[in-house]
Amino acid sequence: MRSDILAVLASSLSLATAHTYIWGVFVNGVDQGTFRGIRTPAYNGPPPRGYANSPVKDLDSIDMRCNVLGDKQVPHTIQVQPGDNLTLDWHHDNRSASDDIIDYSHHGPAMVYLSPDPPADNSFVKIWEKGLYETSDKPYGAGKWATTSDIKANKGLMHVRIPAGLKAGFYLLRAELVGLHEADASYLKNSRRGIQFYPNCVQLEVVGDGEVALPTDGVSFPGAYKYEDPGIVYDVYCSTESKATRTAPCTTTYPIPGPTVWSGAWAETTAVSVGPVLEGSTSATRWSSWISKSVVTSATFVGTSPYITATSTYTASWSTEYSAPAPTMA
Ligand SMILES: [Cu+2]
Repeated sequence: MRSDILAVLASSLSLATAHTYIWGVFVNGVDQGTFRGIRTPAYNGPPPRGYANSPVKDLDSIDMRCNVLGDKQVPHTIQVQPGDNLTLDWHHDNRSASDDIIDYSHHGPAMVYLSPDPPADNSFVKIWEKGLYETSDKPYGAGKWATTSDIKANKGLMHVRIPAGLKAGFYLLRAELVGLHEADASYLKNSRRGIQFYPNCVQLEVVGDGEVALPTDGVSFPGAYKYEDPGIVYDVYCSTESKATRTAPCTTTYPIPGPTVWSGAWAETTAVSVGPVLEGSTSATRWSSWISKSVVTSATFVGTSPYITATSTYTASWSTEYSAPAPTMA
């Protein structure tokens, strides 16, 4: 086979492999329903292959904001109050205890941002982050990371708290996992490698009489991360012993990309125990539109598949006005 066809096939195969994304949100330990309120990324056609999360690697792509189809509202918004504990339930293939959550190789930090919905310039404020929290004592060891050690070990659960006194209104919670396993090269120089972002957004309505507004000097997506920022090109398999032979930055501390965590966010996030996954909610409204080619991925499926029959190009169009979605369930 010609090498260009092989390359396309290879990228299609990696696209078809699902990556972790948010399947549910618990509010104070209570499940809000599978996929409800979540702008689930969709790449690979209608269900069962509709939902997928391929990495966003182009830092200037609109998909950095809320992933592919992140501009599309979903027909439910999760109501929360300031101080509520949110637990995001990340899964790879299914929402069950046996799911592997994330591939063991995808070491990296995890972050959560909050923005009014719809987002504006510099409206995303970081409210939580975790990166490398234990270095490896072995040569070329990756150490312990938020993605592969913490969240994976905790069955996909990522805890974050709604800031105290936060003003009522509609918000987008932007959570992301970051894979550094190919971040030793810059995507700018080698588009087959580079840091991998897995952003996923949740629609929130904050209720109550809080008076704290989010600061307006946050960051924008795209725009928050630059190729030259610390932590974007980084050798995750480094150790003090291997430093001499590696070219990418190799340090025993990892500089998490983006701004510092907002002072109005909770300094500590305690793990809340979560209740059962809501029964009867696993067939939430799914996307009827689909794409196999987005603004970020240039891969086009050329093989045969029962799920992918054509190529479609999708361009995000973000509204500047929030229209409250009609709830689908009482
Ligand atoms: Cu991957």
